[in-house]
Amino acid sequence: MYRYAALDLNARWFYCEHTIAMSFPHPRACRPASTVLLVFLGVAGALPLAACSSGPENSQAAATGATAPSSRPNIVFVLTDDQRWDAISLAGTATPATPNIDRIGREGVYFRNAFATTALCSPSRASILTGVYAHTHGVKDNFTEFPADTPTWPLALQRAGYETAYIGKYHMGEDNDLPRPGFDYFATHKGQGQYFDTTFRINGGESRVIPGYYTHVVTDLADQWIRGRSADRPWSIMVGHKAPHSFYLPEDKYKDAFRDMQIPYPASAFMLDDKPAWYRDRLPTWHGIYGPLFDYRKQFPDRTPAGVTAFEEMVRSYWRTILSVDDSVGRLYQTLQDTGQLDNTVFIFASDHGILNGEHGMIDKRTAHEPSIRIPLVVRYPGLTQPSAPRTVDRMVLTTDFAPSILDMAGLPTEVTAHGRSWKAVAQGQDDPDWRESYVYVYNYEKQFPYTPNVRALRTEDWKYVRYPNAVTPHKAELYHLAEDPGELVNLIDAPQHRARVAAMHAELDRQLKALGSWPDVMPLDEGIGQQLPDANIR
Ligand SMILES: [Ca+2]
Repeated sequence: MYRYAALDLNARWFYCEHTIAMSFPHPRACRPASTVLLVFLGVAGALPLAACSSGPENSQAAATGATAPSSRPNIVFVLTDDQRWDAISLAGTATPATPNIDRIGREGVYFRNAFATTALCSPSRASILTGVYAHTHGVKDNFTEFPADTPTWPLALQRAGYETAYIGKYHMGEDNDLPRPGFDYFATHKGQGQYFDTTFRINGGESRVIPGYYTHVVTDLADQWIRGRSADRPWSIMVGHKAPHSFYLPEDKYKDAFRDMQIPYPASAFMLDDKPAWYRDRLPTWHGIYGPLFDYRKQFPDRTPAGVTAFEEMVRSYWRTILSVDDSVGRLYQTLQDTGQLDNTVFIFASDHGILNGEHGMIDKRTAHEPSIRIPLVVRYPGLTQPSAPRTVDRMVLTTDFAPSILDMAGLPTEVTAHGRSWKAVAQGQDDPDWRESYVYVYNYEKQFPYTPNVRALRTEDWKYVRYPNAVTPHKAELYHLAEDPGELVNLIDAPQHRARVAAMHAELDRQLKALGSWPDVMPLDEGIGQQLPDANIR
C-alpha cells in the first residue's frame, strides 16, 4: 500500500492511498474526496509526508531517502536547446558527428523514443524541472515566469542535502537573470543570450560580459564549479546550452564545416496536398521554408529553386553549433574523470525538444511532427548499466519523466512527482508491461508567433493522431501510420478503413487529457496563420 499526503489547488492537504505504485494518483484515492486535480509538491511535499507512509521502514526510508547520503550519485544534466533527436550520430545519422555525446549512450543507456510533451522552450524546460505538463506548472508560453514556489527536482535534491547549480540558459521569464529557488549557485542571463560575449549574472551579482563563445563559457563555469566540490557531499548541476537555437552562429573552428554538403529541401516539403491548409499558409512566413530562415535569407519570400542555398547554409550552421556542444560534453566527461567522480555521477544529455529543418515545408518547432517532438536522450550511470554493457531502451519516455527518474536514482521518494514516471527500472533492463504505450502532446497558439495552430496529438508507438482545436477557421485533422510511414507523408485521416481508429484515438486523447487534469481543455483562440514577421526583440 502506498500512502502519502498531497496538496490541492487551494493548498489543502489530502491523504491518499494506492495499492499500486503510481506517479500521479487518482483523486478518488484521496481523502477528503476532491474533484479537482491534485497538485503535488514533489519531494518538497514528500518529505513532510514521509510521516504518512505505511510502515516504520517506509517512513524512515522516505524521511531520510532510501539511499544513504554518502552513496547518492551526483547529477550532471546537460540540456541543449532545439536539438533534434537525430542530430546526434548515435541515432544512426552521419551528420553531425557527435562522438562525445554518443559515448554517454555507448557507456550507458540510449533512449531511442524520447519525447517532449510541448515543443516550445519555456514550457518544456518547466516540465523537465517539475515532471508535470504545462497546464499544471503554468508556463504555457515563452513569456511566462516560472512560478517561484513550484516544486522541482533540483529543489528536492537541495533539501535532501545536495549542493546544486544551474549554469547557462534558463529562459523562463524573459527579463529575469536573478537566482531561482533550488540552486546554491546560479549563473544565467536575460532572454536567449548571445553566441558570443553574453552578459551573465552570477548569483544575482553584478552583470558582466564574459567574453567568448557561449558553449565554452558555460562549460568553463561548469568545470570550475564541479572541480570545487568536495567528495563527501553529493551535488547536482544543470548546464543549459544556447546551442543549437537560432540564430545559428558557429564558433570560428567550425565555420566551414559541412561547406561542401548539399542539403536540398526535404521531399516532404512538396507533399502538402493531403495536409491541412495551414501548412501551405505557413510556407512564406517566419516559420516556413520560403521565409527569412532566421536571417539566412535576406529577400523573401523566395520560392525559387536557387533559394535553397540559404536553406542549406541555415542547416549547416545549425549542425556546426552542435559540434561545439559535443566538445563541451567531452570536456565535462574529462572533468568527471579527473575528479574521480565519473562512475558516481548520473550524466544526462537531452534537449528541450527538436526542430523542423524543412520537413513539411517548415522550420521551427511547436508542431506535433516527429522532428519537433522527439529529443535526443542518453544517460551514463553504472547504477543503471555498466559501461561495458550499454543498453538501448525503446519504451516511450517523456520530458515529464526526468523529475521522478532523477529523484529515483538519487534514492529519494518519487511516488508523488506528478505526471511523469521514473524510468530507472526500465533503464536497468527490467521491462515494465504497464509502461505507457501512448502519450498526449500539447501546444497552444501564440499570437506573437501566429504560424502554428493549437495542437493536441496522441502519439502511440505506431500511430499519431493530430487535431487543431479552437480555431476561427477549423483545420483538417491528421492521422499517420508511423510504423509504415515514419516521415508522416501520407495523411490517412480521410481513409474510410481508419474511421474507427480515428474515433478511438480521438476518444483516447480526451481521456488522457482528463487524466492529466486538463479538462476542460483551456487554450487560446487560434486566429489563423499570420504572414507578418514576429517582433524583432523576441525572435
Ligand atoms: Ca528550445
